[in-house]
Amino acid sequence: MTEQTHTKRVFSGIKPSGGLTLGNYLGAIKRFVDTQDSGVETLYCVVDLHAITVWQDPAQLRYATRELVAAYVAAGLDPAKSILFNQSQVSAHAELGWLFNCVARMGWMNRMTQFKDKAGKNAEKVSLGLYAYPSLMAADILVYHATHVPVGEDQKQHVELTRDIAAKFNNDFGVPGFFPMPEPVIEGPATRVMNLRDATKKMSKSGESDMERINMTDDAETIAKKFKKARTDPDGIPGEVKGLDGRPEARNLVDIYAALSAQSVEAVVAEYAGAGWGAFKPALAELAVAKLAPISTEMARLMQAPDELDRILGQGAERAAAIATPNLHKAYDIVGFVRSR
Ligand code: AQP
Repeated sequence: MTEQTHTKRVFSGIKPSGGLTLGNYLGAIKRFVDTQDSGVETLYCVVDLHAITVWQDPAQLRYATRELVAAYVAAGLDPAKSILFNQSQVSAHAELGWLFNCVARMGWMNRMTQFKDKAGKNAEKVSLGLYAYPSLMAADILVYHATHVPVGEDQKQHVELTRDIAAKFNNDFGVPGFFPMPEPVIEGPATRVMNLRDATKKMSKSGESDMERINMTDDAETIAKKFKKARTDPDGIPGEVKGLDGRPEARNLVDIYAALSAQSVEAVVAEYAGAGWGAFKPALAELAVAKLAPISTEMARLMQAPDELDRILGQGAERAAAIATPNLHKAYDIVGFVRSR
């Protein structure tokens, strides 16, 4: 079989597993919006099948799914331009995911650091789905033959595994280039927004304390309080970027400022050189409120019309399935499944 070429197509997703954080906004949503007008087809998914790899209350899952599509739209994604949908409405994801469970090797999965972090000492008790998560993520990307995947730093290993799965499938079945080798797109100063109380950990929706994260829906007072209480060191903003080396808490706050203000870290350090946290933290809070408040206000408005949000997801799912289903069927034919036509 001759090698296939693939036109550029962007896919990414977020789990509806709770309130969205500033990490999700800067590491994912804001960057999705930035790519929307690049002239390339973009698909942004609410990955509900991934959310249930850990327990989700059904009513809360429905709420978080609608809240996430509301966040996409409120942040600037246009459902007429980007395909916005939830994963469970396009069954090809789960179907290709099963094929990939039979392609991926146990040894590969055992190396996934996110599974180790999430399972912790509890590896015997977590769901099989949590273990197989990266194989389903490979299917999410490859069912669209997507070539570019904007993600935060924490997802890089999963996109690399996706490449391994694509390569093994193409090689095992003698179909060079059938699946593309997708590229993780990890750019900007906030690809890893850290926990405000412990900057060795990333900011997560499901972290234990609400004080460790900024939620996209936090009000101005809460945002100011959380930044004020964020752990820092006694030194303020250094005169040069290298003065942030070995200071993860300081680096995190400066990175957040840079990402929110669309400036380089160098520019932020130059502007605040010598300032103490007492001056920097209120400026950071003000900036975060200026960026997040219009989005959260619009999210609240959109959440008043759940039928409209469901309609966006349904129409997106139809458009997504129109790409995914033929690709799945080709994969089924390659594998040797008999399909009645
Ligand atoms: N702290 C972060 N900094 C930068 N990017 C981040 N992302 C998540 N946290 C940060 C990026 O957001 C996208 C969607 O992530 P997800 O919700 O699907 O999964 P996650 O990475 O497991 O996010 P959370 O917040 O940690 O969720 P929970 O706590 O439910 O597991 C991805 O592109 C991710 O890189």
